[in-house]
Amino acid sequence: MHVRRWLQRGLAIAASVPLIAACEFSGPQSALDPAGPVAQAQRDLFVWTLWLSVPVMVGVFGVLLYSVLRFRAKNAEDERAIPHQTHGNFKLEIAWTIIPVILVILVAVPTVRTIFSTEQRVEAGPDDLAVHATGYQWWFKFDYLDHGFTTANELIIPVGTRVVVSLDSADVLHSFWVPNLAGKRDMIPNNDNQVWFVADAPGTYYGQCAELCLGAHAYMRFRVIAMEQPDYDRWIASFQNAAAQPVSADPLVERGRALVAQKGCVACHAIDGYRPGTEVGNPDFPSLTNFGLRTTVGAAIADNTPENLAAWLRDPQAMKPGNYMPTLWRADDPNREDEIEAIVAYLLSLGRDGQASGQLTLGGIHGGQ
Ligand code: HEC
Ligand SMILES: [Cu+2]
Repeated sequence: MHVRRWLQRGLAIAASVPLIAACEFSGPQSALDPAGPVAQAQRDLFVWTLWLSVPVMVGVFGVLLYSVLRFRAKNAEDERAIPHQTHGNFKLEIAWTIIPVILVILVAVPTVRTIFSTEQRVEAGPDDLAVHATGYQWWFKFDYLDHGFTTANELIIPVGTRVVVSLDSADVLHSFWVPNLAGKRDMIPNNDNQVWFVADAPGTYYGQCAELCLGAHAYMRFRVIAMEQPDYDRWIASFQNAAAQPVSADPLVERGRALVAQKGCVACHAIDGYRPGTEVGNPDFPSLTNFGLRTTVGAAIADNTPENLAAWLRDPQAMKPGNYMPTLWRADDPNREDEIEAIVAYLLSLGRDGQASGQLTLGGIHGGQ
């Protein structure tokens, strides 16, 4: 063997080391970094299967390497010769039947046990949080079944409580996936799939639609935000009180409120307490109730800052190509920036002018920087 060829191979292997070392096992969307018992059980199963495959790999590659080196053709005569032929080696046949059967059993038993412990259907009891999640192209609707209100794209849950989510879709197939909390589960029209999980610590967990659903699929994200019980209770109360939204002392906010009707936003978006006694919105569009408490805009594709919210309203398609929100201002409309400024002030005031709801403490992003 030429020295140069060995050198080349050595270099190729050395070059791949930094690539392998760059693999991150933690991170905001890593199934290897569980934050609750369901994700933990799923990770444990994966790690067990991985370790089980190590002796198989070592054995197979060992035999391969041994054969390649031991039975190498050493001269021209070797190359022409036909190797010794064997057929029907009883011991070998038994060995390579039994070993895979044992391996399959070692994988199958824990797999079936994990499936039954993490995926069996449960009835949401009084101690659980029951939520109905509906996938839309390209956002998520969350109905809080026990509390009778609806929100979008951010699922707020109490730490340590089992969250039982019934899954549905309004159009095509979607998939509900929060890698740190539980495995993927399909959202299928007219099929009552279910997923349940528990978050062990307060924090923000990234979710993502995991079923290619056309158009803006890659931008169909959401967040699960786990709060300590007192914060969660305040959040719930602020939604229950949203219908009694006070008139703001800030004229900019009140101008925004008027514009939301004039520009036709309320034809699509529900806003609880928009005007006492007025029914607004359509359940098939994201609810903007208490939008000031949201951390994101556009199905979790951007932080909910005044700049991002204004950019969204100015040109939703620039921020999230293909989504179904129309552009409501012509680029040469002289009132565009003024009106957007007022609407942003109004939307960000929602939920914040209520009593305690201004000071919710959010945990950091799980696995984040
Ligand atoms: C024809 C229906 C329609 C109209 C009218 C409309 N929107 Fe939307 N809006 C949508 C849809 C659909 C989405 C979801 C887009 C996505 O994320 O895929 C959306 C998303 C939003 C979001 C982000 C919601 C979230 O949960 O992140 C905000 C904020 C918003 N719209 C505000 C407005 C305002 C303000 C107006 C009026 C100036 C308006 N919309 C008019 C359909 C509409
Ligand atoms: Cu989807």
